[in-house]
Amino acid sequence: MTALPFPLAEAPDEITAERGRKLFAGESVFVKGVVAMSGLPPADRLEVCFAGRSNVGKSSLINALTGTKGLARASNTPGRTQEINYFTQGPDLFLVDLPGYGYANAPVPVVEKWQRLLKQYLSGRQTLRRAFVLIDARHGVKPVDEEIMTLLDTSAVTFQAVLTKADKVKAKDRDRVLNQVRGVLAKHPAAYPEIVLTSSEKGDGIATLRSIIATLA
Ligand SMILES: Nc1nc2c(ncn2[C@@H]2O[C@H](COP(=O)(O)OP(=O)(O)OP(=O)(O)O)[C@@H](O)[C@H]2O)c(=O)[nH]1
Ligand SMILES: [Mg+2]
Repeated sequence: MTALPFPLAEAPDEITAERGRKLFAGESVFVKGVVAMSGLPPADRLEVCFAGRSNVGKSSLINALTGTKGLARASNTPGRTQEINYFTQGPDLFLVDLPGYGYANAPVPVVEKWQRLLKQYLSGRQTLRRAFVLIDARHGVKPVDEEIMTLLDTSAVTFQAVLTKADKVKAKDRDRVLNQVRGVLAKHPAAYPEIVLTSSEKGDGIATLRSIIATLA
């Protein structure tokens, strides 16, 4: 029997959990919002970014990871994050909150400008260690997500799928979505072979994700 591809990430062992705790016990500070590649901060440390459709919960996840409620601006209004927002996490790591994609309810030139920037960033940032691609646990992977995954394949940036809003989905629906996500990931060579299930609201998966990031940093 072959193991199920793309299993859920297991809870970390004690040592790894401690690394995650330690990293995120450090201070988190907003650095800047970037609107053009030329505005990126110096590439003097590793970074991980949070990508995903508008409203999927990117900013909320950063707030949950850092334990700082108002750090990244989260909102019910899709399209809230319109810049690439940089945060430090301790001295050696940037957390990068990206503008959501797939949000059509803004003037076309504005959307195109974000999308262009997003694509330039995802394919051209040397210090980007991993992209977390957030997927709503209720909805699964949409065509726009696949576009981003394909871009990451061609840029050779490892990405890891993170299901969000786990608190909003029943186990049966979640398992159906998980299988859909697995089917898609199997087609993407840059996909990291583990999925993280999270709830920024309830805290599920947050310690696991902290440890995953700590092992990269
Ligand atoms: N129930 C629940 N709601 C969540 C969770 N994470 C985010 N939300 C809600 O989803 C909405 C969008 O969250 P954001 O974190 O602003 O989403 P985003 O991906 O940063 O959105 P953009 O910046 O517009 O791309 C907010 O109303 C959050 O409160 C979660 O784990 N559970
Ligand atoms: Mg946001």
